[in-house]
Amino acid sequence: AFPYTGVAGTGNERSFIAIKPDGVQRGLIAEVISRFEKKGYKLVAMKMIWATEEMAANHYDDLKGRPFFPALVKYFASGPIVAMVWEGPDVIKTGRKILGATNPQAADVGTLRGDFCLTTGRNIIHGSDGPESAAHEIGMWFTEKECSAYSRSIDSWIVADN
Ligand code: IDP
Ligand code: MG
Repeated sequence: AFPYTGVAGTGNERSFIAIKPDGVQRGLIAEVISRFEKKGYKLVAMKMIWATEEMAANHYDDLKGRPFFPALVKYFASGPIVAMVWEGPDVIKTGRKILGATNPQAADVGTLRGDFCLTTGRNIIHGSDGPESAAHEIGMWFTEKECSAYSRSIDSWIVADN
């Protein structure tokens, strides 16, 4: 058994992905899930949760000193989010590519932010930016029991052994 926060650099790499309150309000839950599913990644945990401002501040710990931090905390706690853990090869870095650049005006068309939003302060989705933040975020939002380690019969059609 590997740590439930995942093992970066392996087929069991895991990333924390969250649809922010604006993404939920705008009806983009299925769209986000669909993009990760169709890519081939495996959903190993998911829940809707309305974060408190304290949880939001803890989640964005590394941005505490930034001028936009108070607004960010309010935004993230402004309604329910859909919190998820996705697993698969290079899911942390590739997941960030699926999201697109932080500023939607710089995000490529074809990415979630490039296709569905307009400003940094309402950019619909969060994704872990590295192995350490993935471990911290998965550990913060999910218990080990909430993360299902399972195989799919289709896995060998998605990832080759060689
Ligand atoms: P990321 O979400 O792409 O990882 P971070 O730099 O980690 O981007 O910032 C976290 C979140 O904080 C962003 O997704 C965005 O919602 C918000 N944010 C970042 N920079 C700004 C800013 O300059 N103005 C307003 N909000 C910002
Ligand atoms: Mg970030």
